[in-house]
Amino acid sequence: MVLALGLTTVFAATKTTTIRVEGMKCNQCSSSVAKALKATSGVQDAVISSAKGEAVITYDDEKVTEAKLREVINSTGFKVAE
Ligand SMILES: [Cu+2]
Repeated sequence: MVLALGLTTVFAATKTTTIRVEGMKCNQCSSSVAKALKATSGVQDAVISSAKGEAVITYDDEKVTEAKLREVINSTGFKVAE
């Protein structure tokens, strides 16, 4: 979170954030999280690693918030690590 804010640029609405996700065990887990995120308005890309337990999400912060991204991940049945 702190790191993601540090990477914010002043000229672009596009942001990239890394969110830790608990409970993903295999590629099907990560692809279901990726699918849910990519179906969310404002999300441009989502790269999920079940091995690392991480979601790296590129999004337009005028269309979607990081809080909303966390909600979407939680709605897939996996849990965002706080
Ligand atoms: Cu799985």
